[in-house]
Amino acid sequence: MTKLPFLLSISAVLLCSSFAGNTAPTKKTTMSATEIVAAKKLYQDNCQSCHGVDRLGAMGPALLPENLARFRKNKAIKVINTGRAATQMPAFNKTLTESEIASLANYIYTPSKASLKWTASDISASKVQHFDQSKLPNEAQFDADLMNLFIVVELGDHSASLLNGDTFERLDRFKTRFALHGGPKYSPDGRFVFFASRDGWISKYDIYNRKTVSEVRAAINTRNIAISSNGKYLIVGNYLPNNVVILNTSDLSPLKVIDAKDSDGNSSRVSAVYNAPPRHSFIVALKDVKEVWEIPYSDAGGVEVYKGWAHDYRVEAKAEGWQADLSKEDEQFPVRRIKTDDYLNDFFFDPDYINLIGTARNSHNGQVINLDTKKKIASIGLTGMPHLGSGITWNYQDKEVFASPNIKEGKITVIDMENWNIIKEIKTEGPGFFMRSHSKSRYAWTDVFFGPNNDKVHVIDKSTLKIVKTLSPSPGKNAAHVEFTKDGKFVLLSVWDMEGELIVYDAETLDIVKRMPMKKPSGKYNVYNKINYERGTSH
Ligand code: DHE
Repeated sequence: MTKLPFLLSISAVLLCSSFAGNTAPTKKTTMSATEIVAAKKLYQDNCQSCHGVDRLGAMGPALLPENLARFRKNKAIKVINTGRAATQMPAFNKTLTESEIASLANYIYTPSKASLKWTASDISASKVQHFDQSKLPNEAQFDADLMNLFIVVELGDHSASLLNGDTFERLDRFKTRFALHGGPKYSPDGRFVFFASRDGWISKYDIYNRKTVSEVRAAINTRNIAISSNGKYLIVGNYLPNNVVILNTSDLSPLKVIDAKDSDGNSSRVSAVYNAPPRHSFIVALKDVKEVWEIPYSDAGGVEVYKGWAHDYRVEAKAEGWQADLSKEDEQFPVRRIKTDDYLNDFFFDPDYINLIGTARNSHNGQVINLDTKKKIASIGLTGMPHLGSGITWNYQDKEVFASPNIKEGKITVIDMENWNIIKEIKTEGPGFFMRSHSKSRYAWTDVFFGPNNDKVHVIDKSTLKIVKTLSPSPGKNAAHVEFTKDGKFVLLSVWDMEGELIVYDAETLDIVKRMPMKKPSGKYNVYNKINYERGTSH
């Protein structure tokens, strides 16, 4: 039997439109002890490497009845058979029999004996202090422009590299936790970078000293992290338990654990968390309930800290009766609930963070929600399943436009942010995942992540909305995810392969200036672009 990784991403809704595999779903809901033993062995052989010991999640999500509430068993059977687009979940219909697949599907809906609890005490107890921060120098121990550094995540051997963005030399290469996901987040001064792994570990790396200083396990299965604009708080969004955890960035101690439940008490996985700088708040995407959360943060201590807030939470809190004495430490991080018409789990924000564009992975509509009024102000027909988290904005013919790749169709959707109309769909050679630009570059770059052309990358002229060049830096190998240098003059691209590369392009001539071997490099993150929320990059 092949030991393909079983990355069953039930986190989003099933994407397979046709189904040609083993079709007979089992009606059985309970399994005998013998059947469980056999199914567990199947799970260990085929699924565990991605979905974790005891089905608690690792590279793939946890596979437990608690997390599968919105996912019907016959859909799970389809996914096991045919795999799942936009994830690394392969098809098993060639390697497993119909009854083995049915048995696996039954197994993942069987309650686990493992503990699914992970409390604030567990978080604190998990802490690993590698170095005493107070004993480390406060100046960088190497010579480089500290604003033009890059972190490059190498998924292939669970490492990351620190690169000099002027010389493209490696300043450090260090081990990370298993399967990092989402963007690492920099402290506002660019000294520290925080990583989240899918199995819940949060690591704090001191760039100046090139050391991982401390780590905690914030959850069993995590989605991503966001850092507050004052650099004090890190929020962790989790699938298991269903919660968000707010950590103190200085020592990674848990400040607050908030169960993700809607106002009726229904529990939800947390799809993602974001920082909204002008609002001084975190925004939380919830997967299983029709709510978006906003969690204002402040420095404890006096009303002065509220000056400049785009939205006066205190007035609303008083009117609506939600907790809001944000100056008191123990009342910090109240939840402001925004009810939505649909489940929204992938977000993009306008540059002022007043409007949120959200999509549910199973719907063909994007919704624009005004965060101040809590009202939906527009619907956008988005059929290709946009990957909004990778969207970027720029000025096109005197208007602000937003563009996003789509993970189901080969096109880039460009939207006018004044009236929320689609201005153009730019046809690409296949569905894409990531998109990038820089305010000083005339080009936007996007990958073809899925399908036979996944070795291609398109360069789009932002003033004409036309593809001006299609690159294929390493034919046959997936090329994906770019990031610009601080000045926008160079572009770093990943060849997403175990024998992969990081390729540096001149952003104007589109010529290759350097190739560096790397182990399945995925995302790369420039300090300056990230801490300044450069419009061409993800936030
Ligand atoms: Fe990601 C970012 C969700 C699968 C690599 N991905 C994000 C973000 C979200 C998200 C919400 C924004 C987080 C942030 O900025 O901190 N990703 C999802 C999914 O729902 C999806 C489709 C299914 C899943 O399994 O979770 C998914 N993502 C993948 C992959 O299969 C990728 C290609 C490989 C991997 O690492 O698992 C992948 N996602 C990434 C990367 C980023 C990311 C590299 C950061 C992009 C950036 O430039 O900021």
